[in-house]
Amino acid sequence: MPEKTVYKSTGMNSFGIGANVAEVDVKDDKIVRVRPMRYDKEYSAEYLKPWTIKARGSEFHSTMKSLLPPYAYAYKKRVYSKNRILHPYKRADWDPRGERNTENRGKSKFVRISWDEATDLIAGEINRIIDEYGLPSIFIQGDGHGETKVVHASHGCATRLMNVLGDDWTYQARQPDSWEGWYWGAKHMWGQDPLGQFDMGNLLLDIAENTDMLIFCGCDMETTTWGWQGQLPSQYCFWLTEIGVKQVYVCPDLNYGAAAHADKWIPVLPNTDAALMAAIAYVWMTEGLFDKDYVDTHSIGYDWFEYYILGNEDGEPKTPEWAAPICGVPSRQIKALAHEWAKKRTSMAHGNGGSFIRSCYSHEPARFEVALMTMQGLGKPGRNVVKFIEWYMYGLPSQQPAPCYSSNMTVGAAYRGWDFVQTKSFIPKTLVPKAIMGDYTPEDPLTWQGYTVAGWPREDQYNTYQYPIPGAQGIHMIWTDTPCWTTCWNGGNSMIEAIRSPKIECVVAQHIWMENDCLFADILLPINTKYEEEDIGQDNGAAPFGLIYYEEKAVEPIGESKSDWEAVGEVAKKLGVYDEFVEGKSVDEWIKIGFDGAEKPSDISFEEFKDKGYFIAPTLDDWEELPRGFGPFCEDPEAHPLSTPTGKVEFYATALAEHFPDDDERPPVPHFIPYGERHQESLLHPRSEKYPFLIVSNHPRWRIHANMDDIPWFREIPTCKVVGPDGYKYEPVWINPKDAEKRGIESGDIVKILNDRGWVLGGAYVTERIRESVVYQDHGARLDPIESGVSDRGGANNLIAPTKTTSKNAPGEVTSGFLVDIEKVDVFELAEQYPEAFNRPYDPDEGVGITSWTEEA
Ligand SMILES: Nc1nc2c(c(=O)[nH]1)N[C@H]1C(S)=C(S)[C@@H](COP(=O)(O)OP(=O)(O)OC[C@H]3O[C@@H](n4cnc5c(=O)[nH]c(N)nc54)[C@H](O)[C@@H]3O)O[C@H]1N2
Ligand SMILES: Nc1nc2c(c(=O)[nH]1)N[C@H]1C(S)=C(S)[C@@H](COP(=O)(O)OP(=O)(O)OC[C@H]3O[C@@H](n4cnc5c(=O)[nH]c(N)nc54)[C@H](O)[C@@H]3O)O[C@H]1N2
Ligand SMILES: [Mo]
Repeated sequence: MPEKTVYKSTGMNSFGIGANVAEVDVKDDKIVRVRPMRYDKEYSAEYLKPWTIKARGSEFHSTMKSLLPPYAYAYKKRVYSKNRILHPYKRADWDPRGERNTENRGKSKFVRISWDEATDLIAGEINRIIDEYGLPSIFIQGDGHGETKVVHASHGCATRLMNVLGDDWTYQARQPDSWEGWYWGAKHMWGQDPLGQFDMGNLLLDIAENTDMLIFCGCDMETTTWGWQGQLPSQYCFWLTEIGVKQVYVCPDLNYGAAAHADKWIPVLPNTDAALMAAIAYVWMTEGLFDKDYVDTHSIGYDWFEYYILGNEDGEPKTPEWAAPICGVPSRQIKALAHEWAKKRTSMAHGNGGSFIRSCYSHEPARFEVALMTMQGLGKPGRNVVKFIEWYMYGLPSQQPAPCYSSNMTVGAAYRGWDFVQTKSFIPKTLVPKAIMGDYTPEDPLTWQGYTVAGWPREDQYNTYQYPIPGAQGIHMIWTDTPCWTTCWNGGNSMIEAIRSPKIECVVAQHIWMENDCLFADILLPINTKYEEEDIGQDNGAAPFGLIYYEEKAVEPIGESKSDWEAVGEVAKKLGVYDEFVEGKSVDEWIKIGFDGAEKPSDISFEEFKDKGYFIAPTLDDWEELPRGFGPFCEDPEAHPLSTPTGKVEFYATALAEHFPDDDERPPVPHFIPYGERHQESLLHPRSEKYPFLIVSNHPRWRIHANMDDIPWFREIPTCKVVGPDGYKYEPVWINPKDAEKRGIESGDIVKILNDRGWVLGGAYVTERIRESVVYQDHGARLDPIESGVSDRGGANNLIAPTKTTSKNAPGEVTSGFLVDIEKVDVFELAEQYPEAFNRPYDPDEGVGITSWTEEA
C-alpha cells in the first residue's frame, strides 16, 4: 500500500494549463505507481451530472476517470532518469575573467560547482552586461512546452526577474508554431482572432448528430491527442465508427489514427494540400456543386477566387488532372472526394493543424480549407471544422468546444511563468540565429511583421518591428529555460553556429535533464520535476469536467535540484531583488491566490479543497443548447460577424491587399505556391533532383517534442527506436518499399537523411504506410552530435529544417515538408571516421546521459 497518494497533472503543455490528471502513489519517498484520477472519488454522480451525447440510436458518455496517455504512466522513469542534472555545472573552459572559448560550446565538458558559485556567476554576468551594453543585451528564452506547473512555472520565471530590472530586456517571442498557417493565412480570410482557428462550440454533439463524413486533413487521432487530451478523442472516434460517421484521412503517412479509424486513406504528398483543394474547388465550380446562396450572403471576393481556380489568371485551370501529379492523388480520387463531399454533410477535423501547417507558405493550404468550407455552407449543421487537441484554448463560455465544458475555472493568478508584455525589445524565435549572426544596429535593424506571439490580433501583422530597438545594442547574454532550440525550431544547425558566436559572452541554462541546448551552456542550473514540488493545477480542457487540484509534493527534490521559480529566486537574491521578484509572497501564499482567483461555481473553502485534493465543476444544465461552431455566423452573419475587415469570409483578403499589395508569396486570394523566391522545397523544383524526397517531421508518437526521449519503456518499442548493428537505438525513418529498393535500403538499416544544411541518422522502417517520394521521421529526438552544427546521430531533424520563415511577411517556422535525400550508411565506418561521437558513453535504454558531458565521469 502507498503511504500517500497525490494528484498531479501529467499533460505537458506547460504555460500553467494542465491536463490528464493522475493519482500518484508514493512509498518510502519513491513514486511507485501512477493511476488514472477518479473524478467521483469526492463528489457524487448527482452533483457531477455526467454528460451523454445521444445520436443515431447510440450514446457516448463522459468517463468518471481520466483517460491517461502512456506518457503519464511512464513519466516516473524521467524523475529517476540517469540523465538528471543533479548539481550546478560550469563549462570547463569558460572563464568569465579570461578566455570564454565560445567556439567550444557543445564540445567542451562541464565541471561541478556549488549553487553559491553558480548564482554569483550569473548575477555577476547580469550586472556586467547591463553596465557594458545595457539591459536589452540580455536575452531570455522562456517559452516551451513541458511539465505543467503554475507557481513553479516551467518556463519564463526569468522574465519576471527581468521585469524587476527594467522594461527593455530582450524577449524571445515564440511565434504561433502550432497554428502558423492559420495565424498568417486563415485569419485574413475568416478572422477567428487571435489564432486564426475555428469556432468550436459543441461540435462533438453536432458531428454526432449531423455529420456524414469527417475529413481528417493532417491529423493523427491516436498520437497528438495524447499530448494534451488523453484518450477521450480516441474513444469518440471509435464511437463515430459505430454510429456510421465516415472517416477519411488525408496525410502522406498512414499515421496511427488513420490505422485505427480511417475508412479511407488519401496519401497526399507533403505540403501540396493546396493543389488538392484547388482541384476540389474546380470540380464544384464547374459542376455547380456548391452553396452559391451561402457564398453570396456570407463572403466577399468569391469571383477573384473563381478567376484563379478556373485558370483565367495564369492560363492554368486547376483541374483534378492538373493537381494529380502535383499532390500525388489520382484525378479520379480527387473527383470522387469532391463529389462525395458535395453530397454529404462534411466537417473537417484536425489535431492542431498538421505538419503542413508548419511548412513553406503554409498560409495557403489553411486559406484553401476555409474556401472549401465556405463553399459548402460553413456552420450549417454537420458542416464545421473541429480540432481535437488544445480544447482549453476554446474553453470560454462563448466557445464551448465540447460537451464537457462545465466551467472555465483557472488558477492563472498564481502562474509565475512568462510575462513579457512590459518589455519593449523582442526577437521572433524564428529569427534568433539571423539576429545574432547579422550586424544589426538600431539604424540598420532586422525587421519583421507582427509581434508573433500567438494571441495578438490580426491588425498587429501590419506593424513592423525591429531589432535592436532604438538606442540599444545587440544581445550578449542568453538565459534559457527552454534548451531545445536545436531540436524544436527551424534551422537548428544555424542556431548552433549562432550560439557559438563570440558576441554571446554568457549562456545560462536551467534544466531538469542534460540534453539538447544544455550542451551549449556555460552555466547549468539543476531543476526538479513537478513531483518534487507543491503546486496548484487546473484542467479545463482535457477532462470531461472542469477541475482544479492541489498538487501535493510527491517526493523530495533529487540531488541539489530546485524548481525553476526557486532557481531564479536564488539569482534574484544575489541581485538584491528577491522580495520584488516573489512580490513578497511564499509558495503557499501563491497557491492560495490561485485558488481564490479561480471562478468557482459553488462555495468551497481552501482547507476543504486541500483536504479533498480537488474541486470539480458539474456539467452545465443547458450545454446542449449552446451554440455550435460557426452556427451563429451561418444563421445571421450581420448579427454575428467575423473579425475580418468586412465581417464576412474574405476570398479576397482586403487588408492583405491594402498592406502588402506586392506580396506574391501571400497574395490577397489563396494560391497554390510550390516554390518561390524564398523557398525551393518542392518536388517540382530542380533542387529535387539532388534531394528527391520530402520529409514529414511530425509530432512524435513516443515523446512530446523533445521530452521523454530517455524513457526505457518506450525505447523498447520498435516504432520508438530501431536498434542498429552497433546496439545504438536510432530514431525510426519510414520509407516506402519502392524507394527503399532503389536505394538498397532494408528495414533495420541505418540511414542518413541529408540536405545542404547537414545530415542526421535514423533507423529504416520499410513500409507501405508511407507513400513514395516521402520519408517520415518524428521531430524532437535528443541531440547526439557527430560534427556539432552539421550532423547528428540522435536524429534531431530540426537541425536540417530550413532557416527561412514561412514567407516574406509571415515570420512563422518551416519545420516539415522540406527536401532531403536518404542513403544507407555503415555505422562502423562512421565510427572510425568520428571516433569521439561514436565512443561517447551510451546506455541503449536511456540514450546519451549526463556522464557523456561532465568531467567527473
Ligand atoms: N520538425 C518539427 N518541428 C516542430 C514542429 C513540427 O511539427 N515539426 N512543431 C512545432 C510546435 S507546434 C511546437 S509547440 C514546438 C515545441 O517546442 P517546445 O515547446 O520548445 O518543445 P518542448 O520539448 O515541449 O519543451 C521545451 C523544453 O522544455 C523542457 N522542459 C520540460 N519541463 C520543464 C521544466 O519544468 N522546467 C524547465 N526548465 N524545462 C522544462 C523540455 O525538456 C524541453 O527542453 O515545436 C515546433 N517544432
Ligand atoms: N504525442 C504528442 N502529442 C502532442 C504533441 C507531441 O509532441 N507529442 N505536441 C502537441 C502540440 S504542441 C501540437 S501543436 C499538436 C500538433 O498536432 P498536429 O498539428 O495535428 O500534429 P502533427 O504531427 O504536426 O501533424 C499531424 C499529422 O499530419 C500529417 N501530415 C504531415 N504532413 C502533412 C501534409 O503535408 N499534408 C497533410 N494533409 N497531412 C500531413 C501526418 O500524418 C501527421 O501525423 O500536438 C500536441 N500533442
Ligand atoms: Mo504546438
